[in-house]
Amino acid sequence: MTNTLTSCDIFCTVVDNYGDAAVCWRLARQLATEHAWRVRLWIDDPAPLAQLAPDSAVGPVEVRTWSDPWPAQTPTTDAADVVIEAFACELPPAYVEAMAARSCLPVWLNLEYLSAENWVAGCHGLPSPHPRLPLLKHFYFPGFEASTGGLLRESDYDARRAKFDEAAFRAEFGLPSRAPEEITISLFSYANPDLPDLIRAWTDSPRPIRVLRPGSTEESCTTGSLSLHSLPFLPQAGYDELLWACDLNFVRGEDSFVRAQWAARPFVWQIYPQAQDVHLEKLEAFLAIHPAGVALRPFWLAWNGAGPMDWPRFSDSLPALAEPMREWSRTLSSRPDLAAGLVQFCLQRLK
Ligand code: TRH
Repeated sequence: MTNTLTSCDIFCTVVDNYGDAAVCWRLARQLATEHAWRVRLWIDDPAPLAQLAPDSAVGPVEVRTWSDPWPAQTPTTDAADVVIEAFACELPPAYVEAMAARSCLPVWLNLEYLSAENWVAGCHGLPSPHPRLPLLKHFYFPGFEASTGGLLRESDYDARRAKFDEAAFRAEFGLPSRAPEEITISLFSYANPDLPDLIRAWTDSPRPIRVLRPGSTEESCTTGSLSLHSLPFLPQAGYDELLWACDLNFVRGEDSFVRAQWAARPFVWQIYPQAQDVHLEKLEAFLAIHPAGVALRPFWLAWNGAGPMDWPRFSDSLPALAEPMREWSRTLSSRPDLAAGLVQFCLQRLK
């Protein structure tokens, strides 16, 4: 089997927000454009995708609505060479039967959530046999260590960044040029009870603070040192530009968290909240491996509801965070990206 002939079906259920669609689309697009795979993305709710990638209907991925019940088997729904179920979504039983009926069995992957916890490297790539059919499913874990599945990063990322024009970006959104000493901040967060305190601290800041809130419909306003601007929800490429245009990025969930690391600017992560504060263990696991983890920890815990917030102290630490952020990004980008690693993993098993 040659690489150019590889077909791939990615199945995505949108649980909430944007992350599920965001990760699946990014992976699908990279497999199609960088690895010449024929990719179909089966998604049960196309609405978030329309916002993340308004051009997703025109290729290079075939986007299909994952309807229930699954359509009867036809040539267009035959199982692909590589089948990826994102975040343990359950495949249609008829599709699984079609996988087992192939003469060359497909490579079946469960793409898992990102975590910096220690156990991830040990579980990455593990097989799980189907209880009844002659199929093996492999767990594919994104991660920060070389022994995990890595992180999604497009091969043209550096080239896009090199062309980025901050002044043009600011002009496009009606933002004035940078004031002396200004701290420009992007803010993408879940509802956060600590936000009013932070807004007060920004309002009283000795330095001008310009906060850009993508996807917000609030009126833009200026109070004290704080200028708050609502921006439209940007397509994924535009969101990268926003991160490059800022000195500090507040991100959340999974995919914006990864993009902030590629942007290599100081960032604050609001982790997706889970029952029994399990998410705080995941937050600590990431802080433990990041070169600036000790300096980031107090403010990050505060932003995740687990400590007192001290903006002035964090703001003073921003210049010292610049180099560790670059170092971290360099380390991660020296490893194979998730799509490239996944292609290798599959081609070894498709032989
Ligand atoms: O939207 P998220 O909170 O997504 C999630 C979901 O909660 C999901 O269920 C959970 O499993 C996962 O996180 C961990 O945050 P995330 O992951 O950062 O996804 C947001 C995407 O939206 C990301 O690709 C960046 C993109 N984005 C834009 O493209 N334009 C924008 O203007 C903004 C604000 C975000």
